[in-house]
Amino acid sequence: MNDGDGTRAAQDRGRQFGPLGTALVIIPTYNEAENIKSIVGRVRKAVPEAHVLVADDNSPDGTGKLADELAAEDDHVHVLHRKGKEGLGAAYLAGFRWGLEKGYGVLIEMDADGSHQPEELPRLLTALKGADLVLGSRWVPGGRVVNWPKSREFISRGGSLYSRLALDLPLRDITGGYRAFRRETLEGLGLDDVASQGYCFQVDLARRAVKAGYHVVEVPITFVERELGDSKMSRDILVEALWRVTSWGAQERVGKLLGRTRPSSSPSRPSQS
Ligand SMILES: Nc1nc2c(ncn2[C@@H]2O[C@H](COP(=O)(O)OP(=O)(O)O)[C@@H](O)[C@H]2O)c(=O)[nH]1
Ligand SMILES: [Mg+2]
Repeated sequence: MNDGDGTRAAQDRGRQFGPLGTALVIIPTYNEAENIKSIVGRVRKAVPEAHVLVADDNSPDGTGKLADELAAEDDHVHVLHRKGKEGLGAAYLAGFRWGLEKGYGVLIEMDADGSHQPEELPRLLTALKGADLVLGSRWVPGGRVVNWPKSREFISRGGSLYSRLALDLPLRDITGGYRAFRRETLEGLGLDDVASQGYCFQVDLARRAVKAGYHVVEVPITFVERELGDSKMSRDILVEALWRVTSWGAQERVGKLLGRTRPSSSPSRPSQS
């Protein structure tokens, strides 16, 4: 990418990463009644020491009530009830705040529909031992998608490629939502003005992490298209992502022309030993 990269790699080689602490798997839900029990059960089995937070936007299909039932019988399961549908990013931001306040050391993003397989969580956590942020990636060697229509694959690959080029990011899967953050990384990103809709949210977090100099690692995953329930992604969410990425890219180019090395909205990584 740019010269900053080599410097960062050199710094990372000498960097010590601290212990991880307890993980919180945040699962945002909107009408996932058919999936919630299965996904929570799979997470609990795959990483028994981790906790789960279901962030439900008052799903009309009763997902929140089912999550309450799970929480009542398992002290590792928690539910954050939100007033109404405000988008995936807003639910994650509320979940991150909840988890940071409670003192969790690792905060994980995972969809409720089974696309992100809980059985792959231990690999993400192992990678996080030597990173600030781990992205589950469909588009690195070893990563793949199962049962996805070619049209969705085309949009997803295209979205990542476009973001990679427009924002000058050394990443392959920039829109994915299976991720593990160290708490210090989230604290350093400045979450107050993150774009909160769908793919924008994921791209914005990845871009902030790279620009702030965090060590971001991609781990191959097998993404399995949902079998039950419906996708909430819409044309509006796609169009907004395209528009925002284009505008962020333009701002960065103007910033570079004016001699700024980092976009003013990006925080810098606090010094760590
Ligand atoms: N809380 C909350 N969760 C949402 C919202 N929109 C989507 N989700 C959840 O985010 C995850 C990914 O959404 P999904 O529709 O599967 O997106 P896709 O995989 O890109 O088709 C699922 O767990 C959804 O239930 C929302 O507005 N609020
Ligand atoms: Mg899905």
